[in-house]
Amino acid sequence: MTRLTPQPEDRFSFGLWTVGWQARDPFGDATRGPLDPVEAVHRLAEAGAYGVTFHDDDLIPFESDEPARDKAIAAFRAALDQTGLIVPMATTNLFTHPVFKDGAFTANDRGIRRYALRKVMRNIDLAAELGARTYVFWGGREGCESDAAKDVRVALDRYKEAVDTLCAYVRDRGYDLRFALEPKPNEPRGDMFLPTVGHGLAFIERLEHPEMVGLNPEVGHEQMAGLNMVHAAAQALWAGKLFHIDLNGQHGPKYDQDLVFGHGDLKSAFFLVDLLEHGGYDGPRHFDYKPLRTEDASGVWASAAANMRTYLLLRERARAFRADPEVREAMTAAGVDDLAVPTLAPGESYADLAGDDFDLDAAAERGYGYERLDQLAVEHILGAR
Ligand code: GLT
Ligand code: MN
Ligand code: MN
Repeated sequence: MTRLTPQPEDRFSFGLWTVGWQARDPFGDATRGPLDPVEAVHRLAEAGAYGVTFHDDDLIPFESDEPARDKAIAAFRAALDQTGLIVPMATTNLFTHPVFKDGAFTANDRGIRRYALRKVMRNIDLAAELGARTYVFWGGREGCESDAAKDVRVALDRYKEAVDTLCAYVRDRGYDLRFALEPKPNEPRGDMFLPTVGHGLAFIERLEHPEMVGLNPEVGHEQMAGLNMVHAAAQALWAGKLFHIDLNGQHGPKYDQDLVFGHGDLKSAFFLVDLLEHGGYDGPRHFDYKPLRTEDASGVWASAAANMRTYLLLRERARAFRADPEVREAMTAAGVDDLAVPTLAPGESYADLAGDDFDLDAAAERGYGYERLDQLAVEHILGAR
């Protein structure tokens, strides 16, 4: 039987900034009032989530004094204790305040870069205290609109310096915390540094402690770049770098829509769930979406539930797809499993490639049956099988 009621074991988590989004956009004012983080924690727990994530400024208003900071943290902690919700991940807001308009780790102004590192370190302390195991870096303002404004090679030196410095901080403090970079191609900057999962993977290899740094790919961010999120997540998994994931929906290359998971490219969402469930990912299923600007509070909570329910439905559909004997047979006919056989047998080298008994014409004429396989996937998604 399909279970469609989310449970903590499903590891669903939400950012405070998602359900708490007041729906301010570049063209219009907020359509909803603020949401108290304490209420968010209670409602997320009731909805079946296991975790809540936050930016420092979501919890503690920017530059609060010490008593206000302590009060906000104490109230949040109490809500966590009452509900059993955990904090699997935390992050820093390095994009809202005007001081970050030219970036944080890659701002041309050195004083701003140093301020940004202090802001991150302070929130890393809180994240570690609250038990977070992943700390995300979304470089919202790291980028530019004019290529005269930044030498990208130098900006990447500074980006690396920042991440290396923060790795040293976490190691010295003995925190059990790993970093996850979140790529995005553009918005709010015209072009952002580390725009895709591929760029992120290449960057990580140049760090002092690559083992401490992985990725937090977001569905919509890869799709904004016209890329395949399933491939991005798969390559991150292959590299051992899928530390965290932001699930949401997007309709191709346009502004960052942050729709409910599955409310964009549903077929891609199906294959993504299939990958996560069969590919060995055991981290949080984190929803980073924005309830539509048209929604009131009840619409917000309906959308939160929709993310989880859609994930569970797709999980059930993916299992049915994998268990269907006709799918198995179509995969065998298509040679899907054959790709797992190494091209060279054990002990062989390039010299052994000569002399194969290979029928060029037959190999060229072969059909793969991918159309049938793809239709089987569509029929499973539609519940026709
Ligand atoms: C911001 C952004 C998200 C990031 C968050 C983490 S904040 O809403 O659009 O994609 O994951 O900083
Ligand atoms: Mn987004
Ligand atoms: Mn995100």
